[in-house]
Amino acid sequence: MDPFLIDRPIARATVPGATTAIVFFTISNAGKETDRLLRASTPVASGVALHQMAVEGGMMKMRAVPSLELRPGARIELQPGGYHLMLLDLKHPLKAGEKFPMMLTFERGGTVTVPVQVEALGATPAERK
Ligand SMILES: [Cu+2]
Repeated sequence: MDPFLIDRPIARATVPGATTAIVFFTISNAGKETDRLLRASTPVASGVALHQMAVEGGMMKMRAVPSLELRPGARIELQPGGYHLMLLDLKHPLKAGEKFPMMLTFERGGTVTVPVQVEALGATPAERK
């Protein structure tokens, strides 16, 4: 059984001309070993970066993080104000209602592919039931 549960992966729709997009999901490690999300890729963008929003000097800033540690039993929400995956150099705009595949590569668990649902501009994971 796959020890990773990737719940409700969504991307926000993009405006024409946008070159980046944001992906959110919740990830749980049901395995007995710590693992790490190392990288991600998707056919709709040239690159995918793991980013974290954090307040620095009173301003919300986005910074790249090398990997996401998942301890046994951990449940991490990628959500506004925290972690997200950033699609870089989009090949076409993302339209609400579309889906695209995303490959997530883990240090121990290998690569899993999840379908990402494109939601409206500004959507948050909590809005999806
Ligand atoms: Cu970002």
